[in-house]
Amino acid sequence: MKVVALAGGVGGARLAAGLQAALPPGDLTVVVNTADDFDLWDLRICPDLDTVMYTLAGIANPETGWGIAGETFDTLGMLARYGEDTWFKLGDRDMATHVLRSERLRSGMPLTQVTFTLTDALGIPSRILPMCDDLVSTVLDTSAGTLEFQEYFVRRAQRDEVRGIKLRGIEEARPSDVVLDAFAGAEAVVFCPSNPVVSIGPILAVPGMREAIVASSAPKVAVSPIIGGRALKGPADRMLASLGHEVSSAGVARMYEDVVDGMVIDHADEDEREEISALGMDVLVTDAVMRDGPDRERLAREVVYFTGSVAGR
Ligand code: FO1
Repeated sequence: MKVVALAGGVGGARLAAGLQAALPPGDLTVVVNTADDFDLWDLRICPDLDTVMYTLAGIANPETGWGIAGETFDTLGMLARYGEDTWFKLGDRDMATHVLRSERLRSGMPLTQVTFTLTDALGIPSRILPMCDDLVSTVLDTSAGTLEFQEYFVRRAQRDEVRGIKLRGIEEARPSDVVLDAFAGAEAVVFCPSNPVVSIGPILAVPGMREAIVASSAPKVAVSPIIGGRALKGPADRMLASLGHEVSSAGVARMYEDVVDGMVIDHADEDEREEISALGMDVLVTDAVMRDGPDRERLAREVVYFTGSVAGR
């Protein structure tokens, strides 16, 4: 069954890994947010693409969810000795990804193709597609002023209140043909439990993307990243609140109302079932927390099974 998942970083990558385990090899395509991408020491860093790539390759750091397991940081240590600011923790092995990606991008290869060369070498049986080949950057209006995404997320540890979001470059961006083809051929579309504003939001904001998803006849379901009024990981709960959204599964459902046919929510949010159904969506109430590998696969199987009972609109 051809499944296309939309994902941001760690939470999205975990469900994507579950989907990869649950589906026949080659049936999963993951469309990944690239608005967190930035340049450091002339290297292009694509944190969400790499988080999904390392997770699907089975080499991700299980503690952080990003970076590579058993990583060392000697290069960063030497850069620090040279007086560089090493706030963004690039590991020695991770560095190889950025070196090769940057070289291939400089040679004129599109990011989609570059990503394929990396995922192929890592033996990943799924397709990992950047949301577009154009440069799009999330810029946040915060209580500390205007911040680039990684400045807010890593350097300042998400401590500032987010008051607005801009996606620099989004007007000129377009989904690649391979992304459009993936949605056209999808039998199910799954919105992973990633941050709806800064992970899934940028993917949907690429001009033509929303239309391509809506035009797909596949059932579309979203797994709520909010459980019991809190985000399991990251600042999604505080961000939703400060941007005026309701911090609940129903609030997320409302944000996806025009693109999604079904919501997967945790038992903790069972009392929101009616409210979500009233939006015209089907609802699956289950254990939506992914504690380990078997949990990811269990949730993925439930999500795929659920798509079978959800009618595409
Ligand atoms: N996240 C952190 O919180 N601190 C880091 O130092 C850090 C380094 C890092 C290096 C490579 C990479 O691919 C991801 C990295 N991340 C780090 C994660 C990442 O910046 C965020 O999780 C995402 O951008 C949000 O989805």
